[in-house]
Amino acid sequence: MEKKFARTLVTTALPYANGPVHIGHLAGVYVPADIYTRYLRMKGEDVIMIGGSDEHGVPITLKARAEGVSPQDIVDRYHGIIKKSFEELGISFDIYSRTTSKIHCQTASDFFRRLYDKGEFIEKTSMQYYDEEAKQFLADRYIVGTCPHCGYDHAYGDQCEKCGTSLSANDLIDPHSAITGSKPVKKETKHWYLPLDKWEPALRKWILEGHREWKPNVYGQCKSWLDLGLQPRAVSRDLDWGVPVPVEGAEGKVLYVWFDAPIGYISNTKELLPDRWEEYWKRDDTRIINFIGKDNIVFHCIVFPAMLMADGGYQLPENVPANEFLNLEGDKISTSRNWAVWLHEYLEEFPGKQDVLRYVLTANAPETKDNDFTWRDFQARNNNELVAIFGNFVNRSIVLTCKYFGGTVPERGELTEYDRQTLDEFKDVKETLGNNIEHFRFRDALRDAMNLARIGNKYLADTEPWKLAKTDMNRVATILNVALQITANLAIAFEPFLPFSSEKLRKMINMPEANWNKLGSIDILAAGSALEKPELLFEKIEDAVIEAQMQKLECIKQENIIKNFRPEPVAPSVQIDDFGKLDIRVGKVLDCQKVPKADKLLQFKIDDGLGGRTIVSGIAKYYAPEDLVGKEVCFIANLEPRKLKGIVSQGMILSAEDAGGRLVVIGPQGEVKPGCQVK
Ligand code: B3M
Ligand code: ZN
Repeated sequence: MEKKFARTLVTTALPYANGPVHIGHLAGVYVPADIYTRYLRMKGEDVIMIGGSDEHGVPITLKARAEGVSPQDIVDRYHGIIKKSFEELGISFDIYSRTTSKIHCQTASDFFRRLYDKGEFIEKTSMQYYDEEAKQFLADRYIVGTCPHCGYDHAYGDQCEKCGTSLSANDLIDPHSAITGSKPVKKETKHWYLPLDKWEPALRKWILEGHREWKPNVYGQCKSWLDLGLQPRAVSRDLDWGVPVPVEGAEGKVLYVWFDAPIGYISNTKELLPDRWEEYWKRDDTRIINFIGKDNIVFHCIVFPAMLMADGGYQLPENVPANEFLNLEGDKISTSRNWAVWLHEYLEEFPGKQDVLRYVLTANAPETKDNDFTWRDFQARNNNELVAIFGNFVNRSIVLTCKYFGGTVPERGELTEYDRQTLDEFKDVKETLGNNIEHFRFRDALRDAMNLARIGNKYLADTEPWKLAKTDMNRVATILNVALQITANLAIAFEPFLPFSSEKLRKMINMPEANWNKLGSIDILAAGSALEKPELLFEKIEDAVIEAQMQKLECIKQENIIKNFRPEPVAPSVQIDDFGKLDIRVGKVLDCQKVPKADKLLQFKIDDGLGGRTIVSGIAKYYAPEDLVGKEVCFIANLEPRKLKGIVSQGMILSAEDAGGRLVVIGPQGEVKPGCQVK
């Protein structure tokens, strides 16, 4: 029997304020959390959704250093962008705050001090990497090196972004400082450690015995960590950005970001409900649900609960429905490689299409395994599902009612057997859809909602009221009444998923609120009630729009290739005589044509000062032939002639291959007579 709760606290992972949020964050955390919260609100439950920016941590200091600004400048910029873009996407936080807030710093500092005074920490000195040039200790993220697991040469000291492995700085091969690039030395420093091993039995009991119902990907990761045996974990760092360690003699030390950030859930609740926050954190009739991505499971299921146990008196999360990762066009989303669809850019480029993104990210959510976002799929789901099924059905129901009944809901007559069969198909939608949401199966829940639209579409297609208009208006009235009741059900069912469309639809059918309890009913719209003029809920997305997005990603790919370009090692040495064997000349391009049926080849007529020659070159992908006429080029004059697509090529035009793989023709820097030798 599932436990009944008086209230629910929904928390969402606090995104690092060192960049905007992207579709991976949305699919992993924020859209599912919003669906869940909106659903509970519709049912009239006491629920609050907490969010905020995670503003400490090394990535922010790295970004600040790279831009020559302060960490506060960075977090102010991105906190603003993140907060605004969440609002515009309809992520309905009850509070979205930040961890540089005064209330948070005080709450986190007090939390640490309480554990310190209770003797819950181990104090240990250790040898840490120190950058003698920058005169500072190097936190894990400040150390980069080669990942011992996958060989990625830009792995950080705490995690390899490429293969996701959790690392410690000592694991890295050839570690060097991310600040100065210098080789770091080891220097003694003191830190405080939370003895996770002490809490292992309690964590084992709480998770492995008490929460077998957790998603397998979450339960499995917790079990692996527990079976490996928990070790004490550092909760302080040598950094000048963060919540200062509130202990005498700890100057220059701050709380480890993963100690401070989860306390942000508590401080944000305090900020929202100064007098009632403890109801949501310290009552056993409160259900706490943490929405996170899979890379945060250990911090939310092991580290933070151990902190709460050490402090005592807190309610632990009832569930942590972590999602897996969303990839983009087959590649991992990455802030550092700008390989992402950024929410704020999407909102600018697709005005009014918030719900399309919410729909696609829910339909494709990585709930049990990593999944992939592609722009083609985004277009297909919009055009073939939202437009063609949901939008089309709703529009026909209202347009036909306007046409035959002046836009007023018609009286419903006797239902036929077919009508009853149709109503039967969605009589359990409230239980099915609600059950899927309550078990964090949002893809299935969305399918339940969309199935309503499919039922409606099929009902109209089978009953064809437009054909009966001349002969049986009573039947038409009944059919359209049923269709409009299904339309009203859609406005309710889609409210958690597509709040903007649901609101727009409710206005069209004059339904003031989406009352969850009415879901499945066919008496939502009273006969005689007026409808508003229909507007399309969704519009087709054309190929050109998608191609523009693909082109944008292609440019990002090229930028990354160029940014990460490393020249090939120099070829083995040769003697000067070897070079002398090549007779390289300057020539002028008299004519240039594409070679028929050879998309890579261009045929050149070159003035070589010796009567002219033909050369075929494989650079058609990079040049329009006419752009090369009149240009001076360098070519190898004494290369054995060879036939290419039937054309005898007398030499080779020299090109450089740039970082992005593009071939760029080589020519003299100044005017040189055709036939002159390259020395
Ligand atoms: N900022 C990591 C992340 O953005 C971290 C989450 C904190 S939740 C308390 O993935
Ligand atoms: Zn790796």
